[in-house]
Amino acid sequence: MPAIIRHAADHRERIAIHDEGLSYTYGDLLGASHDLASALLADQEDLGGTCVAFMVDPGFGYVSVQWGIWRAGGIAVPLCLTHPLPSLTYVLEDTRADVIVISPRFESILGEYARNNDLRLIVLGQERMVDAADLPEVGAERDAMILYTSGTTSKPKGVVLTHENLETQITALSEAWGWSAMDHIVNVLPLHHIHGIVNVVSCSLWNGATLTFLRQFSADRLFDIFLEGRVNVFMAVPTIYFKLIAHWKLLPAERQMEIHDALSAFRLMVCGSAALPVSVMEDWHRISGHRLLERYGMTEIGMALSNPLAGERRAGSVGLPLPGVSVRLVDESGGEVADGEPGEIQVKGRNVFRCYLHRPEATEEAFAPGGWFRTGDMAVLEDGYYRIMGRTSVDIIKSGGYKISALEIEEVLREHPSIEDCAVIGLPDEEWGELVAAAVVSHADIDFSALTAWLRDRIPAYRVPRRYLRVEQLPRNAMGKVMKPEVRPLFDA
Ligand code: MLC
Ligand code: AMP
Repeated sequence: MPAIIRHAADHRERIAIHDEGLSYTYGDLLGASHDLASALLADQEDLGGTCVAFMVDPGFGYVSVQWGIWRAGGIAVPLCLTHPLPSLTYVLEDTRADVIVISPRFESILGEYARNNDLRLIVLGQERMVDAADLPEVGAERDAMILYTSGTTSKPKGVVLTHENLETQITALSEAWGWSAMDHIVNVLPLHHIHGIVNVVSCSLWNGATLTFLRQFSADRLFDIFLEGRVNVFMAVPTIYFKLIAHWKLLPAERQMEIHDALSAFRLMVCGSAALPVSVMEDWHRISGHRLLERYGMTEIGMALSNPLAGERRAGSVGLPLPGVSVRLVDESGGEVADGEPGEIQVKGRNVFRCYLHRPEATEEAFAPGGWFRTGDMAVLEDGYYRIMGRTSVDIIKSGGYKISALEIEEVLREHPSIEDCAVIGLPDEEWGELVAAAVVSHADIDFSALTAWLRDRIPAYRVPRRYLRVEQLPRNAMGKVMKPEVRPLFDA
């Protein structure tokens, strides 16, 4: 049995989850995940590493399904709740999942697809009750979860994580950030990415803590939850802190003070998934009395570097390696750089993913000799703390904490009948970190709002360009390759 589920049996009576006004104990979670595992197994003894995709609202149902898949010996594939159908079917086809579990409201999106493709569809609350099955032994070496990440290829890749990977990531954070059963965290993050799944949901449940779900991010509702005085840990991406600060500034002085007092009582506030601007760190300090703990991670490795819980939390820095994680900085020839010199971050440890699904070449390319994972992020080591300098690829954009491939958006844009050529880049932006921007070559007039609507049917909303520019031609080098650093200034004109 996966260790997180074994641990739950140690605190059956404790409240695990608050969701939509209801409270659930660890015992409830064990019961619901057992039922779901039994339904998934039907007459099988073990799902034997079958992929089970699920599109379930954040909350008790989500965790029951995730644990149920694990308990039945399956691989959990969480789907993004806001993706358009082509992005969902890409994941379903790539993982070859033949079972999908959904919240009822997603039947209108996936029901027909499941029927047409002979996939088994389990709608939560409507599943056929089966006799409780004997659940299989699931060792830590088995695959647990596949998360999709955009990268330097035009199509997202499935990152295969084993139970051992997840357990290593969770135990490192539990130790470094002092998690305990007395903690209470609120989740506002999407649950198809590592930040929400591991750092928030799994760490809290591993430790017997309490987890409140807010289904959709809203600054006002989040402040209401903070003011209830029960939550004492919070984690989010920089854009969310930016939005909370902007909202707080508009509030009456009395409510501002109440929020300040409530936040001052927190044990811990963490920020990551994208660079935390120093201005956001300072504003949040004034509002909450907390110095945000910034850390650095990635889907393939979980968290690698973190500012300390006790000790200096340095602005603009991501701290030191977490327990059990080896980190080195290397130059282009693969040699380690001297302190103070920039190099690519490479990571090794039991936290590092097993492979990219069905992509042996991409997996091989991702590792340097000696089994070091190449992150593609550049950093420098200064006085014992790592500082992120940027990325080796211009084709990766981080917006609102989401990793976005410029190549993927370009490929879709090129399918539009009026677009002859295009280049997608990230423009620096205080709120979003980077804004997706597209320079397009077209000999016809383009209606950019119609283009946005056209794109929204094909790619997730957060990948749709926020700025467009029509150009005569794109700057290209002698080899014909677009010179992206020269595209950016075109938007300033
Ligand atoms: C949404 N909008 C954007 C945008 N995303 N505008 C510009 N750039 C973007 N990236 C617009 C929408 O179109 C909409 O406008 C308006 O903002 C509100 O949209 P929304 O979807 O309701 O946004 P909101 O709920 O406010 O979402 C913002 C957010 C969300 C910050 C809560 O982006 C989010 O949850 N980000 C977290 C992603 C995450 O978990 N990353 C971790 C990856 S793991 P309109 O005009 O259409 O109304 C990882 C490893 C690690 O990175 O280290 O953790
Ligand atoms: P993802 O692939 O979505 O998991 O995103 C991982 C990427 O997010 C990393 O490769 C970094 O580029 C970026 N990232 C995560 N945390 C930080 C941070 N604290 N500062 C800067 N970049 C970060």
